[in-house]
Amino acid sequence: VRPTLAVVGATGAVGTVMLQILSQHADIWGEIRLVASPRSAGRKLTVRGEEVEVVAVSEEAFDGVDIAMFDVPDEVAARWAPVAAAKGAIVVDNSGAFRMDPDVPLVVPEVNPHAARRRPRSIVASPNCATLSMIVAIGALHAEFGLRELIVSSYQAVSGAGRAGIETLRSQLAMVAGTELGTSPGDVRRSVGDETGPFPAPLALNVVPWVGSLREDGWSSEEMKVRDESRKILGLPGLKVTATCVRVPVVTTHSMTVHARFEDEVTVDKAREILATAPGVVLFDDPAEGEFPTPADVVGTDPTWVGRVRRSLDDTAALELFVCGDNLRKGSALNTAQIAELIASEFTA
Ligand code: 11C
Repeated sequence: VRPTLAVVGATGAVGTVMLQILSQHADIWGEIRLVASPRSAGRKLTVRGEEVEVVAVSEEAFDGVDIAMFDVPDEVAARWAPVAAAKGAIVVDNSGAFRMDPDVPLVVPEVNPHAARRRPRSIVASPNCATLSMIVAIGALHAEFGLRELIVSSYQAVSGAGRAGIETLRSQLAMVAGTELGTSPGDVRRSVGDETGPFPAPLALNVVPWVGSLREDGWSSEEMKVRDESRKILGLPGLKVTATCVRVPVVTTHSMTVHARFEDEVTVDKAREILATAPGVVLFDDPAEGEFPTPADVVGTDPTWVGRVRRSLDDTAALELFVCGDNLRKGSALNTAQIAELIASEFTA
């Protein structure tokens, strides 16, 4: 019997990509039920080539559902995921609400698929898109070399902040296009005025060293997520991780520079061999030919793209990498879909 799937948050930025993915992947599902806030109920969306009417989230919306994917803000997931689980569904949650719960596995199918089997709350979490932009490549290197430390800087796209993030960047770009803004202190900020949307500063002609909300001692929530989630996924609770998360004027696809230090000496040749053969990773690294990943080339694709592979000049046990991953695909919808497909295979096995 084919499992029934609910997609909660079907109308959002991630939900939209999810419906595309469900239409592209092998069709393993029975009914696909689209669920969203009451405000979106009644809308018709296309999935698997068919129009499906969106239903409002409610207890009844989970009747008969085997697997429920949640692509909604933390507070909505915190409210409704336990309801879906109590109704018998296995929840795959893409929010931050449950990721660090010890009774909720945090799963990246290429790295720790086994973790999805132990789910005492019937909830499985999918990581944050910044963590996901590097963890598939790092997981492959860790399996061979044994990871000791990560120092990363992110270059995060505005769609990480949902539709409002995309709309904010587009309207700001329209304001600055064809002007000479960006040449004197504060001129972009004055031109953009209050139109900074979900960001603390203008994104057009700018980079903003802030993603998420304030945590202790000046760290951002996003930086703590990269640290805590990497440790949990890799099963390395003492891993040293330092992240600096930065928002850049890119619509979709997060990038990261990574300094990864391992147990012993590493070679670039071996690292390249691992990355070239790791599932879900594309090695694109020939600077002499101008070949390295950029978000504008990577957007819309599934893999984690890796370039600029170098051994650290001052540490023979460390590598420097540049990685790009589509934050709405592998960073969100794709990883959630892969987890759901992994669990669905238990139904059909
Ligand atoms: C961003 N990574 O780029 C965030 C959005 O924990 O799933 C996703 C937040 C999360 O703004």
